[in-house]
Amino acid sequence: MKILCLSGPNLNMLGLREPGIYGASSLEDIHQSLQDQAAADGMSVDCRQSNHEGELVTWIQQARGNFDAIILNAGAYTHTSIALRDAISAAELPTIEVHLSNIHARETFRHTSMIASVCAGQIAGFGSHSYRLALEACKDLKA
Ligand code: CA2
Repeated sequence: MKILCLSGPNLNMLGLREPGIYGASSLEDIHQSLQDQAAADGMSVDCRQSNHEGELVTWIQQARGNFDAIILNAGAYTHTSIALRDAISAAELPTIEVHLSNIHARETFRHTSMIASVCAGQIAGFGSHSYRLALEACKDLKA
């Protein structure tokens, strides 16, 4: 099973600022842990990050036929991006929405996800472990 893991804007700053909200792990740490877990489960995961909405849209478009599922932390674009929502819908690949923080326990503007209704499900609030839980969810999608 081939998984595409995408992280959106500012997530390249993980571990450098705001550890109280997002934890101490860097995105590289999270990617390494995910790749180790995937390898142990006979899966592969291609991890990418972009600060650009259009680049994330392009990667989602290109995923069709090349990956079996997408793990997506769209960062702040979660709350604003109809373009990402449309791309996920068109890709027709199971997509797991991931957040490090519990977006529903934070500011009101983070309670709305533009992408939730086109995703297979949402995992939020477990720090870096949210990504690993999403990989677990991908395994179940295959079954
Ligand atoms: O909890 C999450 O994973 C979020 O997707 C993170 C986004 C936020 O806009 C979403 O509402 C929830 C922000 C990521 C910013 O990450 C930073 C990390 C370190 C320093 C500054 C920003």
